[in-house]
Amino acid sequence: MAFDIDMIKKVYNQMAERVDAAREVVGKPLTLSEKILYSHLWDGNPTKAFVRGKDYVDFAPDRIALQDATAQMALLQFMQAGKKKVAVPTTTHCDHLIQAKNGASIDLQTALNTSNEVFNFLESVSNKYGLGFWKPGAGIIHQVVLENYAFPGGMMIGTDSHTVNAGGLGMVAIGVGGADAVDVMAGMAWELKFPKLIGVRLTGKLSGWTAPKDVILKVAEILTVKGGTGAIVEYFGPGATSMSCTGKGTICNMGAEIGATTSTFGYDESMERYLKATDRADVAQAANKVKEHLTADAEVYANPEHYFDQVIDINLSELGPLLNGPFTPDLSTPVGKEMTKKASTNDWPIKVEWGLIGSCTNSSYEDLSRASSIAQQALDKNLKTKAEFGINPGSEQVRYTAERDGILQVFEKLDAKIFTNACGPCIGQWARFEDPKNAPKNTIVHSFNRNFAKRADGSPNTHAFVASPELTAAIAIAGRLDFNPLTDKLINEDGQEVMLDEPTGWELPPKGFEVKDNGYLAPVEDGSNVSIVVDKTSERLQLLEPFQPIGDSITEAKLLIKAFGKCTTDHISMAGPWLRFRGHLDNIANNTLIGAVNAFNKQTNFVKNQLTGEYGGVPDVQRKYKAAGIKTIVVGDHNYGEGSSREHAAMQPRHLGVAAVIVKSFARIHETNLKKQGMLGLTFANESDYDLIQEDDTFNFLDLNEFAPGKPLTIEAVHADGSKDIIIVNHTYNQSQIDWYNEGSALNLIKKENV
Ligand code: MIC
Ligand code: SF4
Repeated sequence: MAFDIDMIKKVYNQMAERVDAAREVVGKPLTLSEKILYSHLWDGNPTKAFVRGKDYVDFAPDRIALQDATAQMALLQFMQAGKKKVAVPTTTHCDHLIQAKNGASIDLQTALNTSNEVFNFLESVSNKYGLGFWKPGAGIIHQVVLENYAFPGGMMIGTDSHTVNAGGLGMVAIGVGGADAVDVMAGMAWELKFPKLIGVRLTGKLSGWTAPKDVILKVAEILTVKGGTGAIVEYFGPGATSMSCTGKGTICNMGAEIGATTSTFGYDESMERYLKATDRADVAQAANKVKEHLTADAEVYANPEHYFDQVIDINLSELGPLLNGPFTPDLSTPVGKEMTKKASTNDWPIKVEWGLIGSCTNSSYEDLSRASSIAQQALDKNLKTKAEFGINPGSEQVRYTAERDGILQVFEKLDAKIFTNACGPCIGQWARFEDPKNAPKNTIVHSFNRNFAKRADGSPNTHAFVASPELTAAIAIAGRLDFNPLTDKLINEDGQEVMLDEPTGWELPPKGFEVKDNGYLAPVEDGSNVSIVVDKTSERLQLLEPFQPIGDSITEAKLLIKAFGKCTTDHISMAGPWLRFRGHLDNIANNTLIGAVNAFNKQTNFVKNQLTGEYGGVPDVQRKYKAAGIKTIVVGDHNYGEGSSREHAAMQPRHLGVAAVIVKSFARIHETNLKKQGMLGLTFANESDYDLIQEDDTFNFLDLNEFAPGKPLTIEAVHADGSKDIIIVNHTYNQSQIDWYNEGSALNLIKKENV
C-alpha cells in the first residue's frame, strides 16, 4: 500500500471540479501542466487565468522531500518557525553524505562513523516534527520518491534541483531552496511565477542503443543550459507512451540541466505498470478513475503549437546515442567519428578511465539490467574491460532485487566497485585521487546528469561525459571515448574481433521487486518530547542567527569579485569535501565563491582586497570587508547560480556581508534563494554594462529607498580614476519579496507573523 493514500485520494477527488473551473477561466483546452498547476492553487478553485512567465501564484504542494545535504539548513530554519509538526507529508533522505571509496559495506560504515552527528540530528528533527526518515543507504532521494511517493497529477517540492525526476510519474515536482520548503512545512503557500510551457512531441520509437537518456541529451543540445528557464517541459506523443516510467524519470530528471522549472509526462500504462510493481496498486486504481485529468486535453496534443509557448519535435527512430560534455551537460556529440574529431581538436583525452553507472538520473532496475546486458557480453566474448566500473544503485529496493536477479554479480565479475545506494561520485563524494588538484588530465564517462568541472572527483583535469547507462558500459569496456558500438569491433583476449550486441533488459523485475529492510523510519505520533541537541562546539552543525536587514541605503560598497563565464552553484559553494559543513553556516562560508573565475586575472579564489591592494582568497577578503563594516557586490555572467538548489550559495555570501549580486541572468532557484535570504539579486538592464565593471570599483545605490515591484534600480559605479558609470539594473521582486528584503529574510518575516 502507498504512503499517504488518503492525501492522494483527496487530490483526485477535487481534481475534476478544479480542472473544469480552470478550463473555464483559461477559455481553452488545457495542457497537463496547467491541469496540475490550476488544481493546486492555494486559494482552491481557479477563478482567474494567470499570465505565463509573469504572474506570481500561490500554490499548495502535496508533499515535500529533503535530502541530507540541504535538509540540515532547511530544518535549522524550520526549527525557528515555531511549529509543532510539518503541515504536509515530508520526508528526509540520507544520500549525499556517503563517500564512495571501497565499496558499499565499508563506505556506509565510514559515513555512519564520520557523519553520525548529522544523521542523528536529521533523524531526531524528523522524528520530532513528523517527517519520514530514510536512513543512510536507503537510496537516492529521487529514486526513493519515485518508488514510494510520486503520483500522477500531484505537486511536490523538494530541496534538490533533481526533484523534477518525479515528472516521470506524471507529477509537477519542483526543486527549491530550503527556505521555500520551510514555507510549506510551516503551513503557508508556496509562491512560483506561473511557468511558460514547452511541449516536446516524441514520435517514432527508441530502439537498439538509443535510450531515454539520449532524448534529454538531445533536448539539452537544442535548448542549452538555460533554454528551459522559467518553463515546464511537457512530453507527449507516441514516443512518450512507448517508454518506461523510469525512462521518463531520466528525461525529467535532466530537465534541471536545461534550467526548466520541471518536466512531466501524461499518465499512461507505463506509469500504471510501475505503480503496481512498486506496491501501489491503490494509487493506480485511484488514478485510473480520473485518467482524463492526468493528461492534456486531446486538442492540445493534436495541435500543440496553439497551446505551448514553444514546441520541439524529436523523432526517436532517428535519434542515436549521444555523449554530452565535457564540463557542461549541453555540449552534445554523437558517438563515433564525430567524437574522434572533436576530441582531437579540443584535446580531450580519448582514453576512458572510468565508467560510472548510477545517480538519481539512471539507477533504476531497468538501467542496471540494460547496462549489465552489455557487461555480460564482455564476459561471454572474453573481452577485457579497459576502464574501471563503478555502480551506485538508486535504492535498497533496486539493489536488493538486482542482486537477487544476478545483475550486480555481472558487474562484480568485471571487478566493478558496487558503491552505496547513494549519490557518491555524482556529487564529488568519490575518493578517487589523493591530490585531486594535481591529478592528471583524464576522461570519464558516466550516466549522471551534471559534469561541471571538478564535480565528480574534485579534479579540474577530469573530463566527464554524460551518457546512457548502456553506452557508459560499452565505452568502459572499449576504453575509448569515440567507440561506436553500432559499428566498431573490439579485439578480445583470444585476438578475435568481436562486436557488442544491442542492450537488452527488463523494464521491471520479472519476479517483482523485493527488499528486506528498505531503510525507512516513521516518525512518532507525538514528537513533543523528542529533544534536539546541537553542540555549541560542533563543527558540523550551528544554530542560525537571524540576518539583519541590509537596509535601504547601500553606499561605498566594494566589488568582491566579477565572475567570468560559467558560475554554477558548484562554483559558488562547492560540494564534495565541503558537504560536511552544510549544517554550519560559518564554516561552510569558507568556500564561498572559491570556484568562481576572477574576470580580471582568470584565476580562481584570488581577488583584490581594495582596502590593502593585496590579493587573497574570496572568503578571506570578504571577511576583511565585513570586519571593516563595508558592504560588497558580486558581479556575474549569464545563468548565474545554475545547477543545485543549495541555498548555501545565497546564505554564505549573505552571512559574510555581500549585499547584492548583479548578473546578466540568473538560474531560477538561485534567484529565489537570494530573495529569501534578504539579499538583492539584480540583472543588468543593458548586458554589456558587465564590461564596465572594473576591479577597483565602488558602488552607490542611488534609489534603493524607492525599491518597488517592476521599477529598475540605479547604481553608480565609481572607478579607481574617479570616473563614474551609471548602471541600470532590473529585478523581479514582488511586494512580498521586497518585504523579505526589508525584514532581513523571509524567515524573519515568518517568525514575526508567528509571534
Ligand atoms: C546536486 O546534484 O548538485 C545536488 C548536490 O544534489 C544539489 C543539492 C545540494 O547541493 O545539496 C541539487 O541538485 O540541488
Ligand atoms: Fe545526488 Fe547527483 Fe542526484 Fe544530485 S544529481 S541528487 S548529487 S545523485
